[in-house]
Amino acid sequence: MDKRIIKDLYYRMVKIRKFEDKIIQHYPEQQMRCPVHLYIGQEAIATGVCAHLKKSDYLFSYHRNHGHLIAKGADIKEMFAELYGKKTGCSSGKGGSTHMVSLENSIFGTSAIVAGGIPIGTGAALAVRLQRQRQIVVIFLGDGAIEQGTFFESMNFAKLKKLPILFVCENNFYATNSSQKVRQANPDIYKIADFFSMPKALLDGNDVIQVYKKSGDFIARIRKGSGPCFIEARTYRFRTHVGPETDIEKGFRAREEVEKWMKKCPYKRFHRQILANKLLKENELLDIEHRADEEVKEAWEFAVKSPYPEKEDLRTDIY
Ligand SMILES: Cc1ncc(C[n+]2csc(CCOP(=O)(O)OP(=O)(O)O)c2C)c(N)n1
Repeated sequence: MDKRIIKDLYYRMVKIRKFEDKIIQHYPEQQMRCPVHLYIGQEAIATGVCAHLKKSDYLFSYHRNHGHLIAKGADIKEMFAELYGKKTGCSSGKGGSTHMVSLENSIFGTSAIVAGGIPIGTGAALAVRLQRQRQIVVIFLGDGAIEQGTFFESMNFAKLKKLPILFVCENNFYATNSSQKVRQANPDIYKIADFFSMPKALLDGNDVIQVYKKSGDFIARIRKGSGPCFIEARTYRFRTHVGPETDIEKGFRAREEVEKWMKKCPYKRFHRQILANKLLKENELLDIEHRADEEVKEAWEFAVKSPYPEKEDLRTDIY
């Protein structure tokens, strides 16, 4: 694989991880007053998929959205400021973590309503088709989101109208604290795509190269007009459903299970893979890590120093 691509993937992944590590570090100070759903452990998925996207391609996400925005190139200063409820935030400090916008990256705003982004993304794809535009749409969703009727309606409509959508289900095996085992009769989410005769793939969501390659194939097909495709990428979140803690301390998941998955950490795994296959040198990786560190530090400082919205701002941004 091209060295530039490896560097780019590593950079996106490290930036997501460091951004959220910074949240973990400062969240207990009680200055970020919005809930945070951390993406740590799932970075390979957003990274692998978004590396194929143009700024003009539309992206729809959900409450665990930081990784998707960062991987697509959103401004992390504005994202951090949003977490702090500041006027300079990407949603003017009024949306918080779950409602982030990046218009220049064609992200119109993420939704905390489980499955909420799916029909909106499908509508955006219909608009693209009706206006004879060329963008594609990527819709990220959790394994909990497939339990909503709108998921099936959107899959059906997307296939019926041959819409340019890549559905990416990030199966982290939990919805809040409920395991997939107690919620879904058939654990193979990707097989749902068969009912709609949609091309599908089951991926190791902790393997960034696998995600990059397969999503690249699907995105190329979608760009040529072949209609929607579906990915189930299996992964695991390291932190608790909402907040910076882990489920071990909260008692929601077994220590052995969490530790088993932490050994498959997508970031450490990619680091090992790069060095073992001599794809990049250790100092090249360090340079990327330092760059991400600096950017995250600057973003955090910007957020802390930024002003809060004024009283007069109360009635703006109302829809
Ligand atoms: C319509 C709706 N129902 C319930 C909730 C409460 N809720 C928030 S996140 C969540 C679980 C979502 O799980 P999943 O889609 O698998 O995403 P994950 O949190 O695992 O990344 C629930 C039930 C909600 N926000 N919206």
